[in-house]
Amino acid sequence: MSRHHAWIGLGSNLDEPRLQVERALEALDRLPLTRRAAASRLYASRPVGPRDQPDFINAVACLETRLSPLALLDQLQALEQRHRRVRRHRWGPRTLDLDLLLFDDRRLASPRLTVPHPEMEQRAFVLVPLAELAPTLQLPDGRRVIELARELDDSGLRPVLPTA
Ligand code: A4P
Ligand code: MG
Repeated sequence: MSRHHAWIGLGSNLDEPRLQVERALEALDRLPLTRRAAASRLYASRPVGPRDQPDFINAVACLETRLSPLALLDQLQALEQRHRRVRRHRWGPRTLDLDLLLFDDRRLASPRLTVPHPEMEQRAFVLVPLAELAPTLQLPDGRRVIELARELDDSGLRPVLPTA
């Protein structure tokens, strides 16, 4: 089995969001056949979509994994469940959301999984931490994450210090 690089977007805006994201970052390092190679800082961000919900904490992590994309998605969804994720409505508040952003330089389109994550290009809360973590990273079509991040309005985004 070969080793892959997978990029994960983390988000939370319920039940102590910082703690949710910090715990999830630790848990990502314990997934089977997987280690967490790097993580961005945590960012506070204004909600995209419905505005009548709390601000989010967002971060991005890079994993080295021998799992397949779907096996990794299974693990991410199980981790969301362990954080007792509240799933009310699309783009609404949640205790933990884990998105598989990129998997090597692959493109995938199946009912359960689309990679690159279809919304990532428009989201400063994804691209800014991603560009911080990997300034030379490119999408499968060759566009550079850092260039895409520069085009977005990042005024709703600010780095936060991790809790002690
Ligand atoms: N799925 C397909 N592709 C993927 C992928 N690449 N990664 C499928 C993860 N899942 C993927 O996802 C629904 C289904 O998408 C899954 O069953 C999986 O098979 P979900 O996470 O259960 O649904 P959701 O999160 O309620 O909806 P959606 O559209 O995924 O929401 P998003 O895009 O995750 O956005 N504002 C700020 N500031 N920060 C945030 O983090 N997050 C959202 C949620 C909205 N606004 C936000 C933030
Ligand atoms: Mg999601």
